[in-house]
Amino acid sequence: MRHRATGLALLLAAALAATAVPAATAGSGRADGTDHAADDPFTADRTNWFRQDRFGMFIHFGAYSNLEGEYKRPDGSTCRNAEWIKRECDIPMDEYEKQAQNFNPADFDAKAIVKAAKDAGMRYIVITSKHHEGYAMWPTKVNDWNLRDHSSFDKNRDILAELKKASDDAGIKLGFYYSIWDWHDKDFPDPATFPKYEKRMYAQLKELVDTYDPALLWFDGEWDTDKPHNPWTARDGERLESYLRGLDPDLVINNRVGKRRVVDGDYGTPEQEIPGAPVDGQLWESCMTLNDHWGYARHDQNWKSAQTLTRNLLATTSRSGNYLLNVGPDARGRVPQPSVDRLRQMGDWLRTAGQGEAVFGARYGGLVEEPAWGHVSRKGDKLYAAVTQWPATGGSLHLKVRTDFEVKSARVLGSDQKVTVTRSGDGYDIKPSGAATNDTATVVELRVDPGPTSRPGRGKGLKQEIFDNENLEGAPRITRTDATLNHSWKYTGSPAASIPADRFSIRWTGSVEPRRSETYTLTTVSDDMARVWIDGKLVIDSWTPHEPRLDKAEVRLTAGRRHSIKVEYAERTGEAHLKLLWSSPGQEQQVIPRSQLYTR
Ligand code: H79
Repeated sequence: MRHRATGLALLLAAALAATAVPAATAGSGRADGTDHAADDPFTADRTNWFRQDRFGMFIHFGAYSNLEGEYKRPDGSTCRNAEWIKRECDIPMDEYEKQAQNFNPADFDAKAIVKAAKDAGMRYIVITSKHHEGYAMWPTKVNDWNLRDHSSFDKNRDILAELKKASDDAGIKLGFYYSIWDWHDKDFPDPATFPKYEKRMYAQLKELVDTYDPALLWFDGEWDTDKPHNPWTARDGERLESYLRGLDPDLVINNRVGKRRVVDGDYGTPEQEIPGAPVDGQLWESCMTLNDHWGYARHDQNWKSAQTLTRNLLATTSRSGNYLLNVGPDARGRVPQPSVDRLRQMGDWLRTAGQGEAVFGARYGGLVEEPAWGHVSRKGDKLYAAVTQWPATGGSLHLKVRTDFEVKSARVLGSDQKVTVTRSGDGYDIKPSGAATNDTATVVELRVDPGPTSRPGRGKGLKQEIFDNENLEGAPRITRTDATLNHSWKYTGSPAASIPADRFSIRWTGSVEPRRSETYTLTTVSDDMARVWIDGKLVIDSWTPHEPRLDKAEVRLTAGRRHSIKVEYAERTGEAHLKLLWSSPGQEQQVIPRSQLYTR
């Protein structure tokens, strides 16, 4: 049995003592060669599951769920919202706390939820461990504003532990949403007391990582806002991300851990929208509601159709993104039946005739332009054209190519109709002989020969000269070989112990050897300044000091040929970042790998 007052105080003290919070760094901070870029998320083993799995379930569940989207004001009128109901309906804190005392999600059935995810074809789950209301959905020792200590729920139950067990049993990955913005903690809004809140936040996150071993952390509430004021800064993000990676280096973390920029976390988080193309410089995952609310809202029956949702998943995959689709359990913890039905229908489509091949392990089509009639994804030597507008009898589908490649054969999944492919104009005409197989998307599988890709090179990186001034002046302090241009020194780090965190510059020289003869897009992510020359020609010139930004250039590169490359970089003050990525129709975006970079 737990003794509320003294017991909690002791546990809290213990939890805080056990949590080593890195000291906030003053001024330019330490400069000990810290590089926060441990790997390239586009290719790392760490992120492999995330890049293959593509489809996940978001669960919004909290003390707001108990109100089911409706608040009766003292004057008798009704205010509607969902997870933002406390703030949007101006519910006084004591009243909000009072209603939470009645929260009893006795019907929360982790196995049923995991089954609904599995039936949908989903491969991971992300549940709100704490939303903006600050209410923890696990028995945290940090405070008593949580599902065990402030509810009418069974004190012996722990829904996150239940979900973890059920997910593990089903081979589904589990991640946690955690809101930085906190409406309940009194220390949150005031920058003077904010560090006290931050300590508790670190302690809660350590509890989550240590207790439930999540695969992923999904932050939110990192933006500048009021009511309550949000003091969160990019520096806070740097510290938090590095703390978490210290707890578990395998964690996949979204970009809202910082300030939602291309340099924050592992992946971008478009919300309620699907970008029209792969996102530059970052993995990404689009999160979306099944109706118009994240948390349960009894009044909201505006459900998207399974057809729309499945097409959204196809669109997302065809641009190398993930789709995180939300359910909001009700006050009793039950997932609404209309949600379960739609998820089941999506799964039915994915399980039919191998159509799931167009999604799982698949990515940006690349070799072809995205057509108006559907979405094209690629998996190895297969292109999957998911056709949403099937041609009339005798008609054909045109694919505009972005590079030279051969189509070896074509078939319609789930149909034995003949498909004729002919070269035509700027690409190929695909002419099916029969009807669409279903109303959602009919998949034409094209076996392709993408053309020659030479074997990996034997490069060891570029020559790197580091200067302890911002103008590449004088003799370099350090000359060495740098394996990849994948650096994230942020505020506190620097390229080496002898180099300060501010006011340094770097020149890389050598050559780059592509494995395919194609037009490549070179991308730099830089802060403060960067420029790139290929074969002596300046192709990226981003030499005015800036915040983290992305620049691109198109260059024609020839397989097996070493093209000379020079990159210059300068850091004045503040954050420091420099990444160099490439992509081509046949090569997905990635940091240029070491094997393709040579010192000469
Ligand atoms: O957790 C979900 C949302 O609660 C959260 N992020 C997802 C994953 C979210 N935070 N902000 N937003 C979504 C967008 C903000 C919308 C706003 Fe409003 C418009 C804030 C105030 C006006 C929508 C309408 C939310 C409250 C009223």
